[in-house]
Amino acid sequence: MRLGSGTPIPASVQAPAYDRAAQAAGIVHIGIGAFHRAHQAVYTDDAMNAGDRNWGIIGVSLRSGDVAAQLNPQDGLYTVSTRSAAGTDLRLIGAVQRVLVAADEPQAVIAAIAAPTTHVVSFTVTEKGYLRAADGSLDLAAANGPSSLYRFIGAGLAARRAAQLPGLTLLSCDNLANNGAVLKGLMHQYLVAAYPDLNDWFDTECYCPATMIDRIVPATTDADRAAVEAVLGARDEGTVVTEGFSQWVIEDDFAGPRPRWENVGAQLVTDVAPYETAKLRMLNGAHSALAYIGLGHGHEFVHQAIADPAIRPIIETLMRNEAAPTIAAAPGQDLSAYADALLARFGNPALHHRLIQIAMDGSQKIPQRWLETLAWHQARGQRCSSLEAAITAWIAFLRSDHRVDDPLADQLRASAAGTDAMENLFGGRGLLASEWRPEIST
Ligand code: CS2
Repeated sequence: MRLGSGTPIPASVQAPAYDRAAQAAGIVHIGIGAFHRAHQAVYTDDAMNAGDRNWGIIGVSLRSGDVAAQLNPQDGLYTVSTRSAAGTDLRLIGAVQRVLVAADEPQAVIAAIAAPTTHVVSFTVTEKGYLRAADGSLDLAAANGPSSLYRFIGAGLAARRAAQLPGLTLLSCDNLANNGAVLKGLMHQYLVAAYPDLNDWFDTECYCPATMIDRIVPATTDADRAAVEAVLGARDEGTVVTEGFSQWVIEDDFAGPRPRWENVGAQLVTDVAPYETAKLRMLNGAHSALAYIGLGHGHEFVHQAIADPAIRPIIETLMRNEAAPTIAAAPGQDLSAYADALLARFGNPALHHRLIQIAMDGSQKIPQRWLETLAWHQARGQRCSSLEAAITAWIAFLRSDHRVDDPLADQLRASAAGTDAMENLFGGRGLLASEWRPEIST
């Protein structure tokens, strides 16, 4: 039996306490992968359980029909397994109403963005989904192409304005530095080219708050689905697995109504930057280092790599001595305690988080995770032994037999091949040119 609205849910599984069928969709979410389902959708489900109304989510996949095939036959329902050494907690989430595949039904996506009930359009499209050229500006050819979020937002906003509806909050939930401002700037560039008349309206009517999003969500496996079926008594093709920890820091700068996410654990703040910088440089920076160094040592999972005595000190140094000093902490933000918590989270043995999943898209991740920290220290005449070890491990990964899953895979492999790898990758005209100048060779 497949999970659906009529499925009897065991008493041990928490289920939505609100009338799902009575909720309007207030949110359109672009890029409905496992992360969104284990993070924002859970906060939104919590908010509706606590009494908020009409924050149903319409999920959008830009290209792939996989998530639509998982969730639509289940009336949008799916379970979240929270796993720790102490056991697993299973919960049913009702916030997602349906999933649209933009490539197949573009008009339905535009209509959802333009609907009067929609107030927030949020995004988890990964770093590469923002379609930035090497200099950070919008790659206009890609933005006019098939997997562009901009086309749908542009058309949806134009329809809202034509209908004299208010603007929207565009909420980037990806691991980019300054994600809100970056999205706003890129959207601007798109509108200048595609809808020049819309720019002033966009500026006054639409807001792009910054966010820091954090929850570790490994890709779901067949074994995970089988384990859920055993408890639920129904087949859930859309199930996701995650850790107990979850954090969401959001700049409180919305265009209109929003769920009261702050009542269910989110932090609404005036400045996200200290949290975002700490997360990118400490958590994600350590993650990427664990991925390349760990794979080089033959490990498969994060919890194995962090337990390796040859690796753990490198990661501790990276977080505590290299990343943390570069961060101007917010009042009450304790970076040493943050590092402790991250080490415990990485060590979670119940979460089988594959290093190869984190190794993906290195070219898109490394600048904000490693290079800003390296440049900060270089400007003070200091070296970073752990980040340099991480860079060396990345180059070894690019030269190895591992499949390189990265939009720049071919150029990366070619750049890493010769003796000039450092210069080709990180030099002034390198693929990942930044303010950091490599002082090491490979
Ligand atoms: C990871 C992140 O895959 C990766 O690159 O570093 O997905 C990480 O698990 C999340 O950002 C945690 O919030």
